[in-house]
Amino acid sequence: MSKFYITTPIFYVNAPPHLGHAYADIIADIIARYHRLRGDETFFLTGTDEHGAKVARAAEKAGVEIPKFVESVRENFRKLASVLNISNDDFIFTADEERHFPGAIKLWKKLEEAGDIYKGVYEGMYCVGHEAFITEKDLEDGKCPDHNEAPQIIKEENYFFRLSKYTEPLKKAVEFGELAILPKKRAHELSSLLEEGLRDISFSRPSKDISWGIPVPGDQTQTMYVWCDALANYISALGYGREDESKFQKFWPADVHLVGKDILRFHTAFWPAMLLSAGLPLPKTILVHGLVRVGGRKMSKTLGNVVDPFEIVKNYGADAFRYYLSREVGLFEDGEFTEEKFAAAYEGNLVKGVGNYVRRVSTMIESYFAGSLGEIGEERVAAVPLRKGSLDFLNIEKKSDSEIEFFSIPYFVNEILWKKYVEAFASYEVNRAADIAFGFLKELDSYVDDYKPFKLIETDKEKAEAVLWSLSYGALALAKMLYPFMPATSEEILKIYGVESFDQNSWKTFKVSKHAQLFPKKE
Ligand code: ME8
Repeated sequence: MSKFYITTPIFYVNAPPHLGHAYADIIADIIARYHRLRGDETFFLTGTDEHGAKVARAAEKAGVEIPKFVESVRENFRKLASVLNISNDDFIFTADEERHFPGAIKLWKKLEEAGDIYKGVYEGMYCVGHEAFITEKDLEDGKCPDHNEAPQIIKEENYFFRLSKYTEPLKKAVEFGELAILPKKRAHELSSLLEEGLRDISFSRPSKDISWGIPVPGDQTQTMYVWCDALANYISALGYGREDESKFQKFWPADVHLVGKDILRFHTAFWPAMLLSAGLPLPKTILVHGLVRVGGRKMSKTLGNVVDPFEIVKNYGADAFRYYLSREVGLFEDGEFTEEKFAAAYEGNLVKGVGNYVRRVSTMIESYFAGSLGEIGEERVAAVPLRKGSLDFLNIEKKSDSEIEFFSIPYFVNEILWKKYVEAFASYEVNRAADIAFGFLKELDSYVDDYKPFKLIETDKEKAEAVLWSLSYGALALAKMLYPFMPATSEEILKIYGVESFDQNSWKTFKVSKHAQLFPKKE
């Protein structure tokens, strides 16, 4: 059994969660659930980023004391995880003095010991929306185009982190594969940054201006700058800096930090440099996802196109939403969400796809075999193989027509399909893994059309039984592959076919039960 540690970004609590936060939660959950399915000891972390000017300003605007304000938004993020059926093992929030502060402080001290923190004067522009210093070239008409707001002009004393020292070490880490950045084009973005050479970065702000944060160890007049505080969450949650660091020893380094492309620089340059400075191992993979747009535009309050995930789940259920975001939205590109596309995918692939298939097969078993299929032996299963088209959707090169092999469904599932599915997850191609499951569903539908068990039952009951047995096995294989994506639906399918586990070896007899439509049709 190997260990697997995956994280989402921690989300700012300046505003309620939106579709984008749901997206990151869902993708990370899919990967975590896949690893649990494989038997890996998995630790999945999410949480909230609660310090800094942006959050303080939002609280002030709402007329609520900061701690109260952040607590209520934090609860909203927890609720989001719960309604989306996210299986996180922990939830860290940066205002947590007991669990988060010690790790952030220990990390700061390590960087200081390495001689990488020094005091200097910062002169420049600060965008509160980004919680980052920006430059002239980031502006349009004097404003930050992402936040439609002029930056603050700042001249102040800060502590700096000697990021420049890590340009070469980072190049090496990427070159020697110690730090993988996926997809490749995002690795190229880091390479360009490294080619330009990294510059030292501000690591604190004066407490008189920003007091909502962690005080710099040994200097109460300065507050840790949000990113140094926030990035530390990935280790503070594991107990780094607290009395019991055993979880940290066990799970660090992270196997995957899932992040949006908006925070690439912080995770591929700042964070690894901080870890190198502290003498800690680097995360294995930074998995960078694209952003989801709505109606062709970036979601924004001003445009009024912010999608509320709670509404969608209320109308369609969590699994449908999880399905759409993980299959129909490309992980590595910017994606698009529209209610129309979502409704069409729901109808086409869930109502008419998964739901119909499961119902159709179980109904036949009920009417022809009183709901029960016994063990039928390999020979009879092999006598009703999949039709020859079954490799097409896997992009496997087919043999010449005369050599085409015909596979029984169990053989196909175990020797071909599952391996392809595992391969897709090994490179974090979540969409491809979902495509494989849905490609298989299509094959199963064609298999019904090929053998027509509803007719066969009149002429050859034995063969009809073997066909329905194979179709049941197929339904369970589908359920297993869908588990990371649609866990509730998947578990429901197991129940419907009367088996208790995802272990193929236990799928020998089936006893189907009546059930409501998995995905009810929408008006
Ligand atoms: O940046 N589409 O927090 P944040 C897809 N606190 N994903 C989206 C998205 C969209 N339109 N919008 C946001 C922060 N996300 C910092 C992170 S980490 C140590 C600190 C997701 O609330 C995406 O994963 O702005 C993005 O990187 C993250 O939310 C940013 O959330």
